[in-house]
Amino acid sequence: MEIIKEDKVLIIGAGGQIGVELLEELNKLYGSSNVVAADIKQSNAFSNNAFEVLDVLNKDQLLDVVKKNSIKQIYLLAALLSATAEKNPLYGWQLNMQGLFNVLDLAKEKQIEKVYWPSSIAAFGTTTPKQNTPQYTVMEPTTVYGISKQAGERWCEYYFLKYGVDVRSLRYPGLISYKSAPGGGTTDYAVHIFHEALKTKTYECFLSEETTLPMMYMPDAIQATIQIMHAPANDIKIRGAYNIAGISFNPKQIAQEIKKHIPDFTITYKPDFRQEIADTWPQSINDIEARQHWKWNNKYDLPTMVNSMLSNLK
Ligand code: AKB
Repeated sequence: MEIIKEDKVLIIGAGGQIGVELLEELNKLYGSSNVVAADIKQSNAFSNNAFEVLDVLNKDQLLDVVKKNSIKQIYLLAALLSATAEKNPLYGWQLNMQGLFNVLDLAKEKQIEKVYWPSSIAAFGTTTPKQNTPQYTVMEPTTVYGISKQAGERWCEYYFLKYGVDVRSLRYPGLISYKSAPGGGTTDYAVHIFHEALKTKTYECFLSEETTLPMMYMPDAIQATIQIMHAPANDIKIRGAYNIAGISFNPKQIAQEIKKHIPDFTITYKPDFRQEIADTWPQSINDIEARQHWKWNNKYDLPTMVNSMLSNLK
């Protein structure tokens, strides 16, 4: 891994589901004095790190934060996810796209050297092959979030090709974590189910029992993020976003796995508007390019993820 210890790193959206855990890992790699946390909301959660209140849509404020802290790399995690963006489509588009432009422009202007921006399986759509979805395929997303991810991928590649911007990206599946809550996604049920199983031994799922989606345990997602950001630039042959795969399961299967630990756990199903979103996404992902180009490998399967989630949440 290519780690420059003196590089100063900024995480925008540090209070979110990914940010909280990524910060911990970056602290280990760079030292907490080199990692700056930023979020739109004031927070006392980052006692070991410098913290900035930052609206990524405010380009002047963003540049001030970058200059003040001598930032070299930005992880841009601030976004509206699939379910929330459907409720506020124009703001979802604005935040997801303009936030990306503001950061990419800083790299184009040589204020920073490297950018991480997450894409998602939401960039695929109903016309995409659902099984073992390849890296290169038909992509016609039907959600605002998905459209912003697909467009963002194209812009990342454009900034790389035209301006030499070192931007790297992953198409995250649904992410499952115990340290931080998900915020406004279609895959959030796969986190809520654990909390409810432990608290009430019952869960009403907003997706139907057979809705299979690609998912990943957060430690694997953080590992992939760190790995792609520290791979030699020549190994990053895709400057849109890489497919990465973890575990594929449906609500019935995760419930059965939880029942092995909590035998009287029960699940009921009441699909809502998120079902329609889930139905447009792939069920499993082929990530051969990530595995070949920068040696990505996931560790967790369904039983080990469920076991780890339950023991950590207890
Ligand atoms: C969502 O459900 O919106 C996200 C995602 C798959 O990108 N978790």
